[in-house]
Amino acid sequence: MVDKFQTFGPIYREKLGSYESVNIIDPKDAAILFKSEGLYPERFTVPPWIAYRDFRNKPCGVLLKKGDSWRQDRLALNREAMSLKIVDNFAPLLNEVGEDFVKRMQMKVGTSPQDKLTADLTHELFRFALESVCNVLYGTRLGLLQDFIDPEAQRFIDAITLMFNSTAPMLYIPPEFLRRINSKFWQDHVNAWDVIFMHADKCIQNIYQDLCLNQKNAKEYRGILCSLLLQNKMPIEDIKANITEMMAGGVDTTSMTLQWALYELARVPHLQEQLRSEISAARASSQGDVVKMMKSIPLLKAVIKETLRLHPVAVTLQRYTTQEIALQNYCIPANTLVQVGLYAMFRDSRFFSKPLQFNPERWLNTEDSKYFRGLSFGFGPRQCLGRRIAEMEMQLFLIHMLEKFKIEMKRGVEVGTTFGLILIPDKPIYLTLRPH
Ligand code: HEM
Ligand code: 2DC
Repeated sequence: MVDKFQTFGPIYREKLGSYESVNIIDPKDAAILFKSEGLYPERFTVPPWIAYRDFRNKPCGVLLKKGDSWRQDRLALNREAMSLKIVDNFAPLLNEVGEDFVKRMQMKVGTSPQDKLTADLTHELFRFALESVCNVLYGTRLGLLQDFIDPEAQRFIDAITLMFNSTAPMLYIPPEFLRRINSKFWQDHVNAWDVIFMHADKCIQNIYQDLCLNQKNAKEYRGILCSLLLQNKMPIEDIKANITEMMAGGVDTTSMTLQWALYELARVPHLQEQLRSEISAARASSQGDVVKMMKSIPLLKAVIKETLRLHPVAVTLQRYTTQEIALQNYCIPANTLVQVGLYAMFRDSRFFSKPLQFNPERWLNTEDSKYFRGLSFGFGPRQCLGRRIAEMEMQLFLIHMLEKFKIEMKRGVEVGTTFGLILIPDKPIYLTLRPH
């Protein structure tokens, strides 16, 4: 897309397989698109994901629903996962997982002869991310940061990776066709979703039984699933579908972003020092109250925003227009698929000064325009449902890591980006953690 915007300018039309879209890059055009989206925005529905649900007769959650059915689910889920009142409950749950991750890293450093640890943290971060999202969903720990790892949980993590990897090659070939010729991609894809649904179902069943047995109407917060069950407003099948999506959506997204964040931080030691002083001041003034603490760490929040600028999870945002709109003086008819080229926009010098520089300050100063530029979680009523969970999880993770370690990396190693449905590093990232 970067090349095509170079060649064709800020708007072009393309046909890939049987899908046609109009692609845009300018934040002003993104603004026009999103301001016209209405109450039921629809994005590109990833065909193999729908095909699997049709094939196995599985229910859809918000990720793949449309119209009023989407809106009803989404409003109920927003109250449990996005509302300011509720999300404070996540803080202690995510904080303990962040602390445990750091303890695990300290233990690993302790057993190494050089008092430092150099490793590719991918798999540790996957387990951290699943442990985090499950603590918020179920209010219980899986124990993925201990030495013995439940093989079922590990299978679930591997299945998500396989699900993403087998989706990418099927994006523009009708899954119907791949199913008929029984292609390896389709087989892998079905197996992956089977494991995801089966394991999520098990987790949900456990909580459900617990809830029926211990009717102690405790006042304490017990996670998103319990809240949904106790409210008794959403049909159980819809609850299951949505919890499954959140469990699967909460692993590779935050873990890869955190890996990129550590990579970027390793390259700027002085920024780490700045962050440590911000964090220690915030800790001192909040006296152990993490919710309060997270209100006084603007630089750390900017680090996460900046990480997602250079390393977005989603290569594009997409919407179907519901009415005619004008973009770059072209008339775009209703019912057109429009894609906002996030990766290309985020690296374009017209919209971000010195775009390849990792500079969190750009989000804090008053010179740089922020107009429709903070789009990493999408926009509007259809934006990422896991946004608040992801943000808090990543903030607490980085707080604990920076407090305990210096993050280092071999000089001169440049890691590029590759497409595995979500955007991921094109080679392993070896980080060094040094206690200080
Ligand atoms: C949707 C990004 C983490 C669950 C999305 C979208 C983006 C995104 C760009 C599409 C939004 C749009 O079309 O406007 C991210 C990033 C993450 C992250 C950057 C972390 C760094 C999570 C987590 C969960 C999650 C932790 C689960 C708890 C979902 C779901 C949707 C979604 C269910 C579909 C929402 C709907 O259609 O109503 N995400 N995500 N995501 N995300 Fe995330
Ligand atoms: C992939 O051309 C490239 O957050 C396609 O947590 C367009 C497209 C459509 C929807 C995007 C997808 C891309 C990337 C992955 C996203 C997805 C919407 C939600 C999903 C961005 C850009 C993701 C990773 C969700 C996944 C939840 C799922 C595992 C249950």
